[in-house]
Amino acid sequence: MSSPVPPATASASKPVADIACDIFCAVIDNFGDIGVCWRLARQLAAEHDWQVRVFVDDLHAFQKLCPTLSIDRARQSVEGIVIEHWHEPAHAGDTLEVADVVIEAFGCELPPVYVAGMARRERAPVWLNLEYLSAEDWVADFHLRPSPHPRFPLTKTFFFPGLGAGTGGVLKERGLDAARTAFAASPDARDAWWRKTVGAPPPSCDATVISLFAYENPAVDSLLEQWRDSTGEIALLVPEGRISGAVARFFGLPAFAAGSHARRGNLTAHALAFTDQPGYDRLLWASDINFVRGEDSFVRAQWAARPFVWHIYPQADDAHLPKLDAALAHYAGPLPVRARAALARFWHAWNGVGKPDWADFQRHRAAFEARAAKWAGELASVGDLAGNLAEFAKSQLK
Ligand code: TRH
Repeated sequence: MSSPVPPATASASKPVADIACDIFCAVIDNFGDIGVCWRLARQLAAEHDWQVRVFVDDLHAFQKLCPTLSIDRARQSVEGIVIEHWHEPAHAGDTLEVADVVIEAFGCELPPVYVAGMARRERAPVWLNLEYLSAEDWVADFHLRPSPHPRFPLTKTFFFPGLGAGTGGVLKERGLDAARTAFAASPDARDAWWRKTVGAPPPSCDATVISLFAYENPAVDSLLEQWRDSTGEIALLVPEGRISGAVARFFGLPAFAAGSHARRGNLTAHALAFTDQPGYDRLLWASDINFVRGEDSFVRAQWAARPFVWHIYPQADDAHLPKLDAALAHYAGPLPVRARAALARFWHAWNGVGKPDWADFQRHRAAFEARAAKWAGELASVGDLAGNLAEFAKSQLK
């Protein structure tokens, strides 16, 4: 349980199983910040029995991926997790309680009063800064590096997600593979998913189903044209969002809101409502190829074990491009040379370097499919981030 501060009562003999954890999340933009924090919170609560509290400053963004959340409540409980609306940087809940494990997500600054409370605690909490995911090699060197606080007797540890050995790994729920396999094995589940989520029956088996979750992207017009003119049927599933305007323009529609359907040539597009996170997984499983973006959907596409194309979060001075290439090095490295080059060309084109060539991508699809399945196994060997984090925290609390 959380220990109120003051008085500082945490004792050194506290059982490791009874762990309270506070996660602080400042939403910079979009859904990835809260998407990662919420997934981590749910895993720590459900799989590790931790008592988790999430401080988040943007309940609107949160509600999109957690529809049961109420946007006007300062404090509420969802799935056994306490959600505090972190309404100003100095706010740390109505009563100051400091947890055993404190996670500041993505370098957000903890409320000063909370840090002072951490310092007053008899046993200092485990303080982790959860970093953004990068596949670059330096990540393994910096993972779990401690950083002593300049004034208080506190140490912050940097926890780096990553795709390779020596990093914190990426989030993966224990039941994920079983749920995905069950979905894939059930034509009834797939059929029901299409009717409920898309509002249409599934397309024929030879159609290629593509999910499209992306930022605004100048390459999308060319790709939509290529899909329209492709030899096979394309069924495009578009969750409502930043790419919807371009899809609407392509079809000559004023908007492409959830529930809309449109057809040109061999391309049929369906606009979907934004769902909760488990619903988004099912969209990835229902698709043959997934276009994903940011951080969390990029990870989920890897667990879906299907070919995917990543629209990486763009940074100033093209700082994102080495990160894109680092991910390609892990994911595409073992592909045959031509397939690897084709995938790199396509990912680069989708990220503003060159023009996407769908026929070139299609030519290597069998190789991409085999690699996607193998990669999911390789990535799993790094360990699940929540499990790695819990293990580290427990080792520090002993
Ligand atoms: O939304 P993103 O682009 O998020 C972020 C932020 O921009 C952040 O500032 C940046 O630093 C980070 O990217 C790298 O992409 P991401 O990370 O994939 O988050 C989207 C979340 O939304 C993810 O948890 C999946 C979820 N989602 C749903 O729950 N339902 C849906 O219908 C869809 C389309 C997504």
